[in-house]
Amino acid sequence: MKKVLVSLVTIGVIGSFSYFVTQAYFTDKKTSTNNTFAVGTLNLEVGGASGSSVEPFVISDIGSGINSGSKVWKVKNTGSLPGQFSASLDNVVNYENGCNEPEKEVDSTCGNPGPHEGELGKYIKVTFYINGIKEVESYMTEEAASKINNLWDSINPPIILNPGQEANLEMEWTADNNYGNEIQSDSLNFDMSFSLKQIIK
Ligand SMILES: [Ca+2]
Ligand SMILES: [Ca+2]
Repeated sequence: MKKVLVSLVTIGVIGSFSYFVTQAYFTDKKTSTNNTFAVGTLNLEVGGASGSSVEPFVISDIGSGINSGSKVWKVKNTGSLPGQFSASLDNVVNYENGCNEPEKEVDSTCGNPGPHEGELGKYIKVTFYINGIKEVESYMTEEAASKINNLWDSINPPIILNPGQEANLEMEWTADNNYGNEIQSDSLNFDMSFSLKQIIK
C-alpha cells in the first residue's frame, strides 16, 4: 500500500507542473517586423579630420614684424540633419611671462608665467569669416572671448550647414599698433572649438 501512495503523489506533482507550463503558452504573440527608430546625425568635419574638432593656436612674438595673420578651415556637415554652426574660443589665457625693466615701469603684475596677468589680448582682435563674409569679431581678453558664443547665436540669419554642405571658416587676427611696453614678453593661448547645433523648430 505504501508504494502505491508514493507514485500517486509523484503523478500529482508532474501534473501540476505541466499545467503551469501549458499556462505559460496561453499568451498571444504578434510580431511586427521592420520597425526602425532612426536618429539623425549631426557630424562636423573640420579640415578633413573629423573627430578632433579642437585645434590649439598660439600667438606669440608679436612686435617682431608679425602683426596679423589668418587661418582657414574647411568645415563640413557630414551628418543627416541641418545644424547651426558656431566657433568658440576656449581656455583663453593671457600670460605675463615676467617683466623686463621697461615693462615693469608700466605693468604692476609681473608673474612668470603669470596666467591671466598678461595684456596682449587687449590688443589682439580676431575676426571670423564664413565663405568670405565677416560674421563675428572679438578682442582676445578672457572676458571678451567668453562672450563669443553669444555673438554667434545672435547672427541673423544664423549660419546653417545642411547635410553635406561645407564652408570655409577663416579666422583673421590683427594686433592694434597702439600697444606699449606693457605687452613685452606677454603671450596668449587659446583653443578653438567648432560646433554644429541641432535646429529645434
Ligand atoms: Ca610681460
Ligand atoms: Ca604685461
